[in-house]
Amino acid sequence: MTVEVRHDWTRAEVAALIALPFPDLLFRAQTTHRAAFDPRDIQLSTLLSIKTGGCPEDCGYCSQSVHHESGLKASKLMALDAVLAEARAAKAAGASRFCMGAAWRAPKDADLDRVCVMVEEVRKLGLESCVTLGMLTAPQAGRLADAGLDYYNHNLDTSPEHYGAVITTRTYQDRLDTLAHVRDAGINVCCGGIIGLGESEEDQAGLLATLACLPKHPESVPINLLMRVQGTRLADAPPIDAIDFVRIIAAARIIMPASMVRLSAGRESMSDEAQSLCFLAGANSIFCGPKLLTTPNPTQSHDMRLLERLGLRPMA
Ligand code: SAM
Ligand code: DTB
Ligand code: SF4
Repeated sequence: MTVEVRHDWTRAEVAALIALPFPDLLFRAQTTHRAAFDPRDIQLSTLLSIKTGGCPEDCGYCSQSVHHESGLKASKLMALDAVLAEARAAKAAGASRFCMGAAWRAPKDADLDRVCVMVEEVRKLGLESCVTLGMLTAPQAGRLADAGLDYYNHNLDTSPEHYGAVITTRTYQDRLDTLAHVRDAGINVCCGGIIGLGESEEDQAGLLATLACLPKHPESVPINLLMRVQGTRLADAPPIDAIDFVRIIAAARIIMPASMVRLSAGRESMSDEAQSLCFLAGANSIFCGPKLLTTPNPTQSHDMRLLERLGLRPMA
């Protein structure tokens, strides 16, 4: 079966998918998933915060914003050797992808030079590279492309309508502009969002429809469940029902059939059974290791046991 890649998904169509009877939704998601991927393959990614905290942006969910008192200690950009030691350890632990995140609004050119060297060296280890550094100009995206960067992560986070309730220091259009620079530079786009920011079901459909209506689907779509961090503005956001979260993963899989759908932040608070449903719904990547950027994640031994129990295997 070949899957049709559509860029004209309406919000109503996406909302209708999310609301399908669960067996129908999962059947469609699995059929779509199997057309482009081996459903046993799960890509293991490792995250490293190469520059932590002290960020001037006011993203309501984030432990690293100076607008929040999360108790996080800010640090400077890590040295190359320390980053490479982490990348080697990630590779030895079975990861095939290494993602470096920096708590910047946008990188300064001197910092970008240093990140470009990190990208070159991480790739020499045989790892797929991804960075998330905030907003980029077109020339900056070009420099990352020249360094061989595989993916740039920049999330839309939520629907255009709910966005202003979450972030005020950069606009939705700023994000779309950065995504266009990344796309034009020839770097794969990693773009998704967060569920649990106090958004409505319509906003959830709106986020997915916006992603699927980008000129080209992001090759990688991280779906994060909000990590509720004490001291942040969204620390008390209402919790999300696990089945509702699975529905969003399934809809993402159906409307972006050839993309990697990454079950990203939030697994720490999910049962093994809920995560298993996410895999059945078409998620085919997780972050491995006990820490995401600043918040906890299940241990690798727990994850490996889960994959084994399900007959799944790390993607080479
Ligand atoms: N500072 C850069 C930026 O925001 O563009 C890059 C790093 S930022 C931490 C990367 C992404 O992590 C954010 O866009 C957001 O989607 C996600 N994220 C941050 N804090 C989160 C949280 N508490 N729960 C879930 N996802 C989160
Ligand atoms: C993404 O969408 N999720 C990852 C990655 N891209 C950089 C980050 C999750 C961060 C979770 C909160 C934290 O650990 O600070
Ligand atoms: Fe800064 Fe990124 Fe956190 Fe927003 S999500 S406050 S831009 S580190």
